Amino acid sequence: MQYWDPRIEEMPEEDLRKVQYKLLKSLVCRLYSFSPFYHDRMKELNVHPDNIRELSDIKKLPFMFKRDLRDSYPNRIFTAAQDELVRYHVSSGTTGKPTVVGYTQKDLEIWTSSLARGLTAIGLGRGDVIQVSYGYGLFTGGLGMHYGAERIGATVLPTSVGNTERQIELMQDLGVTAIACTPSYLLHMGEIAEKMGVHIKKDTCLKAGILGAEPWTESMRARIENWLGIKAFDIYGTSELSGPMFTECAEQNGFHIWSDIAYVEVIDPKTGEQLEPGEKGELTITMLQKEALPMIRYRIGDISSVEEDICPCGRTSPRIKRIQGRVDDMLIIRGINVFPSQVEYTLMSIPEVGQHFQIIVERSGALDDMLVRVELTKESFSDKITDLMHIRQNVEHRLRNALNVAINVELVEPGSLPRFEGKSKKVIDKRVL
Ligand code: DLL
Repeated sequence: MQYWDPRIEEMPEEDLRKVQYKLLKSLVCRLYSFSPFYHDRMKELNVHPDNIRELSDIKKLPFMFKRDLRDSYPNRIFTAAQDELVRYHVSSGTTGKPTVVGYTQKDLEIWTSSLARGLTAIGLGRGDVIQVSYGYGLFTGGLGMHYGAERIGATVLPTSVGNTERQIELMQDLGVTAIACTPSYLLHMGEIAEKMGVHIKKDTCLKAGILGAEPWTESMRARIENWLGIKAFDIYGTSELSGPMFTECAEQNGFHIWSDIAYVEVIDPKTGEQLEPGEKGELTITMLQKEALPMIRYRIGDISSVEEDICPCGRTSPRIKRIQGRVDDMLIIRGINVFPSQVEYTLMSIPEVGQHFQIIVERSGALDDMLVRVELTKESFSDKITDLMHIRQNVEHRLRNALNVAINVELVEPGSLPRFEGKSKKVIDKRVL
């Protein structure tokens, strides 16, 4: 077993909780004194740092929401002076005003060490060549992974996104062993590679993918692993937490949330009550050491649950399950709750279906209609109308059974749906356009 920082990664849980309490207490004292935002929020709830006497008192503290960051655009919520900042990242703002994240040197250090632990836990290190195909720039994926990969002594190939043919040539020529990108970009890369006559499985040294920044499912993981002959690891984070932060270990069984860096809660999104391990709810994270943009009980909107068991890898930090969707990406179709992840999970278990699909929701009259456009695999795409009808009926039947609502399916030619270099957009909800 390889650890990056065994002092923390193997620390007994009881000691980890003591470390967390100390960090929380000093964070709360600092913010109560120096952050007008947190001071006012705590006053509103009548909480004083003296009321935080043990770790579980965290539930007395106020929540923080994405809108709080937008409302204080660009930097009114920061608790570091401008001359202490060494970096900005800015979120894309596709769902509203962008949010700006500032970093002190210590913030970058903690972010980097979180990724160094994760990459080591995956099994990467010196001698590996890691191609970073997340976007470099305002998005956190590229630079975040870059620093983490350098820290473990791997060689970084900073390709960023785009120019896919060249990326594939370099992957072959430089013996790339791991790639970091969105799962949808890796799928796109696999297809372009095949068009170039390159089979990633047998013509490259690739053995691992560090895939995240967008939702994907266990059945997509199985497809990627079989097709490309690699191990596909999930990586999670958001720009407000710093960027990509938490990865799975070699067990591929949930994200390790390093206890000295973050405190994780899963709450009921309606009541705000903490849920028990195993119960699904809204992920809420407190960053215990962040300086420039502190985060106490930040409600991310992603749905997950805390794993109940200790990881067989021996790391003692809590783990959370793969992200199951977002509190706000649930589609309500004729009164039935539908998550895009359920659609992907079902489709990927049907062998005739390719890797790409698109969900289109429309209102016809008073009713909602959901159409799923599904690419077939090259092998199953045939001109025989009867075959296609049979496949379509099967896909509709499987979706209806899984989702409890009738869904129209349109089968489309392989390669005909849009491909994405960064985050993919799988749902078009015309009701809200
Ligand atoms: O996507 C940071 C990141 C970069 C994570 C590279 C992983 C790898 P944002 O652009 O702020 O930051 O988007 C954060 O993306 O709240 C989730 O909804 C979604 N997301 C990120 N990783 C995953 C994942 C980066 N592994 C938002 N599974 C989050 C599902 C994910 N959703």
